[in-house]
Amino acid sequence: MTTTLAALQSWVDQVATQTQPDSIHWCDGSEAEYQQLVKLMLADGTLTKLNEKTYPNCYLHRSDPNDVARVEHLTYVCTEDEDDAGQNNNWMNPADAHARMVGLFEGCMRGRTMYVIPYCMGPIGSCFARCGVEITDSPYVVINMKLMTRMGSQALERIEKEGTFVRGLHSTGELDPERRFIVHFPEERSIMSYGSGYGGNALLGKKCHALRIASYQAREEGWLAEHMLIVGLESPEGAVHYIACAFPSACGKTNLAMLIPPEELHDWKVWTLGDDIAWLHPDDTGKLRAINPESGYFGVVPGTNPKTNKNAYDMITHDTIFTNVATTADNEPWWEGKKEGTPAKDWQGRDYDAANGPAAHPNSRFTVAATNNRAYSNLCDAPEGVPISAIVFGGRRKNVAPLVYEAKSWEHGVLVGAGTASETTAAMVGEVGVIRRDPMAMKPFCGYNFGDYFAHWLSFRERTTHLPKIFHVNWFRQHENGEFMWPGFGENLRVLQWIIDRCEHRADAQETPIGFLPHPCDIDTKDLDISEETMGILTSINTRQCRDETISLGKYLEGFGERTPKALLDQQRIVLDALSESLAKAS
Ligand code: GTP
Ligand code: SPV
Ligand code: MN
Repeated sequence: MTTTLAALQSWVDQVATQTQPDSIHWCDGSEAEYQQLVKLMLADGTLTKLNEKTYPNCYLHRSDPNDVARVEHLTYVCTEDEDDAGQNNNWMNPADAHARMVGLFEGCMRGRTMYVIPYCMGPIGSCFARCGVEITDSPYVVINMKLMTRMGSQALERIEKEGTFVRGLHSTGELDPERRFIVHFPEERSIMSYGSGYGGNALLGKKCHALRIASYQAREEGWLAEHMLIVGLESPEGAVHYIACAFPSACGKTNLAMLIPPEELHDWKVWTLGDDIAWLHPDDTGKLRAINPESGYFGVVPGTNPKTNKNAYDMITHDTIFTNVATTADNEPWWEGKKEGTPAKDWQGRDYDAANGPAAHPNSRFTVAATNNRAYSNLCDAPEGVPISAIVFGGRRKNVAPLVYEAKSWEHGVLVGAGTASETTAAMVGEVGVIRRDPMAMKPFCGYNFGDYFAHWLSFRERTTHLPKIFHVNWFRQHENGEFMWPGFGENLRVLQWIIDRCEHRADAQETPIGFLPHPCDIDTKDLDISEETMGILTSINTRQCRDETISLGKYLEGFGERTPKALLDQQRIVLDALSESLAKAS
């Protein structure tokens, strides 16, 4: 297979000349191709087969121990003007970046096969979808892209019709962290990634294209590319609300998107549209509509069990690729929090020894097609997407952030999103548990200056007439002893119910300087083992802590200089003044 599109053919030829592969394989996306690549990887040890009886068609891939998470410190946005990338990104001059990458890619595919993967982010027939081509020397990347995107012949057809595509060039190289770079050229709509075979570093359709390049393009074209899940919530009366939630990496998107209602709310239905990325477009009727550009999940494994997320637990018992989990003596996958079985080999393939740390890597992942999920929404393929009733921001905060609150306006909601902060997780290389600012959960993924990004968010006031309400949630508030105050997982529907009731103007709230909070009694806690005192903490604010947080947010926002929209600083000032006034009254 080759292509009728000259621009694509000449790029592939040029990359082949540069990287010198032994052969070139154009991916058609067929099941036969998937099975052929699996066979190849079983033969060379890239994959091992898991227990066929209990985990049919499931495989384990063990990454190089140096290559188990995204590398934000080696990820660059290369714009002509450094200020366009902003201080939220690492920047390299495009010419320097090209020169550096040419050096790395030179002859790097010798002895390897070069795979050409045409893919479409979003339903093939959707005008909101965008296509790309990833060239890679990793068959593991190919099979992951097969599960995660609409990949192969159909995508190529669309690309040939449109004539445009995002160019993604990837090589695992030597997996040497000293020779690893993930660079983006948003102005050229291209990506180059060298030296990692892991998730967001290597599956270029995901974070590199669908967030960094797409966010840049979205700003030019008047839409948003966000790190958000999309979920449909059907009330007992049959009304369906779609909400989009932005939480930082490993902070609960997949779990919320696949939520199973607790007994108390058993007559609710929940439909998963997406678990990681949403593209939001204003429609003709003035609403904001969302599509999920992906068609599969690359989800966090640890913590998944029948109690926390039975949908996910069952979903990954067949047709799944596991990356960096442990295995039992029966060759079943095993991870911390599985609540069943014991590990025999750890994620590095060593005999399990607790002294070596967790058996499964904390950022071990499953890759599955979205259709494996029993809560799969049949609107996943709808070209027009779904209308969004509420946008929810959230983070992992031991303290300060209450369980839930509602922003007072769109502008205030943009401040709430910009003010999101969270404890770092194993999804990226670096220290875990450190609070950092992660506006809209996009710190690692916004392909341009955050100052411009905030202004773009604010501009939706003019672009749409039916703006969604904006909320903030925190499932991770802790008692002194480190226990979570809120049970989380399925029980989060109790909070989402309040959010929907607020959208329908039928729930009460108390006004505070940071926004509208529920009274403790506004959240249904029937059958929950949670004390009045704890609910009191979860549904109130510590004014002094909130004031300190708002002051620090103001400093952070000013850090983007002239690009920080004045309207956002005005919002910060309003909140700060209200908090100060409230403190003065109290003393
Ligand atoms: P990325 O794929 O990295 O973007 O992450 P994500 O936001 O989809 O996170 P995910 O749902 O995979 O959750 C990450 C971790 O948080 C898992 O270990 C979950 O068990 C845990 N988690 C998810 N939801 C909750 C919750 O409501 N409460 C608590 N306490 N933990 C949760
Ligand atoms: C994240 O880190 O937010 C992920 C996993 O969703 S990765 O694909 O590695 O980016
Ligand atoms: Mn993510």
